[in-house]
Amino acid sequence: MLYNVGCLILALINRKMELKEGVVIRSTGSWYSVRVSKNEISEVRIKGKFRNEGIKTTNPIAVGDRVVFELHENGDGVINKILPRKNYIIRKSVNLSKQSHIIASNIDQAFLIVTITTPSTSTGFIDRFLVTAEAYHIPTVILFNKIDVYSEQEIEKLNHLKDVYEGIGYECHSISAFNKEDAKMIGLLMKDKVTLLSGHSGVGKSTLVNAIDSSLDLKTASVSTSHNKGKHTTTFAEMFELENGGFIIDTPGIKGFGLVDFDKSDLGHYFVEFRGLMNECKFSNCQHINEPKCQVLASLKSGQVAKSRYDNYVTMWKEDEMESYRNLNY
Ligand SMILES: Nc1nc2c(ncn2[C@@H]2O[C@H](COP(=O)(O)OP(=O)(O)O)[C@@H](O)[C@H]2O)c(=O)[nH]1
Ligand SMILES: [Mg+2]
Ligand SMILES: [Zn+2]
Repeated sequence: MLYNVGCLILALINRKMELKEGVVIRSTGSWYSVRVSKNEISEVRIKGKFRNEGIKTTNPIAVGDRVVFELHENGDGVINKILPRKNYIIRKSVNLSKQSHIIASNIDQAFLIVTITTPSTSTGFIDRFLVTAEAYHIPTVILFNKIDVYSEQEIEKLNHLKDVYEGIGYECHSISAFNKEDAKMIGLLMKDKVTLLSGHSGVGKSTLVNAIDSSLDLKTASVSTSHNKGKHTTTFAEMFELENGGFIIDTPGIKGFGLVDFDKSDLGHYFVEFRGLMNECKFSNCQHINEPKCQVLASLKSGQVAKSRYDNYVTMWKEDEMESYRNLNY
């Protein structure tokens, strides 16, 4: 009898509340869209205060987070747990300098879209992104987009950049988002992985995503010709599911990434081609600025290290943390 009553109560509780697990694919700050499965997406909230261990963030939960939530019978969903993050990418909050904002988490790889014109992407921007990705252990592929519009001179510039980045080990592809074969090839690289898509506004992120998967229909913006910087259409990171099992995190309106709490003496480690060289510097704490018998400087002189890479290293090394964030803006 008692046993039966117990079962009945348990059954009632079970009917009122279910525990579910899923991935946050969108967030507006107060509501989170959590993907439980391809056909099940719940709009849920957070209850009370949520703390992140070790980091002060303006957003407790980010796109890419795996969460456990209670789904109540009336349809209300409440997140009560974040599962441990494999990694995350962060930027400083513009106003609250002590706080940071998690852009996305649990990222398998990043694709950085670079264009030579409309808009032009500087090596400073590229290297800052690569340094950030190295620091957060996110492998990066560089996609040089819009090859259908470049002049001979611009193609030359592109090939030079491609040589530099391929030379230090980054996978690079020259593509046009308007070319079906290119889109198909990039789609295959995204299969079964979570890919963070980054690059200046207007480089063709949304166009590429739409070309990869025609069931998606992201808004694209025409590049404003007045200053060639493009217009922002949206401002939140968002995750899209591809037919092939991959997920893309688009980062519209996110102007840059930053290293939070990094020690400037570590910067050289995030320039991949410096890693093998710095063991040969005379001083173990060499910063490769003007020290004698510095192997990085020797390799710069011999042309083995690209001047643009070294110059960007020095620029970043000379900035303090906050400035380094500000300079990510464009
Ligand atoms: N010629 C050319 N234009 C492109 C290419 N990819 C994107 N665009 C154009 O660039 C503009 C900005 O693209 P969009 O996808 O909105 O850029 P996003 O801001 O990075 O998402 C749009 O007018 C696109 O049609 C490309 O490969 N070639
Ligand atoms: Mg876009
Ligand atoms: Zn050195």
